[in-house]
Amino acid sequence: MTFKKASFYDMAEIALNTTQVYIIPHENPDGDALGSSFALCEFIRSLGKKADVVTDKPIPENYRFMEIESILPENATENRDVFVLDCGDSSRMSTRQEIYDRAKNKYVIDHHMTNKGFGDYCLVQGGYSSTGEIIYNIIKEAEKKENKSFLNDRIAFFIYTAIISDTGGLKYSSTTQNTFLAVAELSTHNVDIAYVNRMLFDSNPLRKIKLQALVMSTLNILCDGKLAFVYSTIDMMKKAGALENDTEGFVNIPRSIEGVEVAIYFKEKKDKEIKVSMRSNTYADVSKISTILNGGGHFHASGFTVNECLEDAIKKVIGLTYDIL
Ligand SMILES: [Mn+2]
Repeated sequence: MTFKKASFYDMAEIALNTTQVYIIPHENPDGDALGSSFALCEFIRSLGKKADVVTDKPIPENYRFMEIESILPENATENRDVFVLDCGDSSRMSTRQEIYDRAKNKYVIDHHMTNKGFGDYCLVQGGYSSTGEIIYNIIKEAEKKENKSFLNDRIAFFIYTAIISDTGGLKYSSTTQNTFLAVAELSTHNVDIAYVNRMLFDSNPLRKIKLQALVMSTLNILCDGKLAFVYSTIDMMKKAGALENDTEGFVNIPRSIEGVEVAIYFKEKKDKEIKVSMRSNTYADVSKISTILNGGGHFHASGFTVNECLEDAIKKVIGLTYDIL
């Protein structure tokens, strides 16, 4: 694989010069993937160029408050340059692979430290809180270069949502001084901060709370209280009437238990398709497990899929987790 490492300045120049792009956030996009993609889309559109965000599926219900419109892969039929955002691994493009393959120019922007790099030009900054914060810095570079301001209320709203989403409300250790400086500038725009936080963290459909009750009843504590896990089955999802995205954040339930270092949430998606989310609180590097099991992520947060039945997946991951505790 050959790709060139790009700086913030390079990416600013690329974004300023491109004429038509498709922007690809990772599959099952979260707030950062969507927020950063729409910020870049809005920025490129504001230059009078063509830009569209292409998602694998319609935008999940819990992110529709962002009032965004993406297109699906079957409607992205033109030959355009491609930006891949917040996507630690090229396989996470899923149904957008073909759009990527036929693009003449491919640009990758990401903050997952497990990202080995792909595309033609690649900007991976593991020290950044979110891809949203990286987009902020790219736009700042563009502003310096062109000596004019590009940030507007709408772009600020998207970047703010991306950063707040990936930092759990500026709570996680990935939040740096630069994150606060970025947020400080974003807050000078007309962004309803309380609204974004409420929509991201304090607004749940009833079916999600019903599912959460079922998931909490599966709680297991191991390893002297340092390891806690929960799971959901296909049956539980059906019983609660839950949708795919309703499980977001469930891994934080075991994580919040006093004394727990590593928390795991196992989600049975299909028979022999178990999606695993891992979090650590302080010293344990959960990206080590995702690297072994072909996933991606960060020191304190990682994810991957295990193609075994739920019970075997749990045994396998727990076995490996003892080594990082
Ligand atoms: Mn992210």
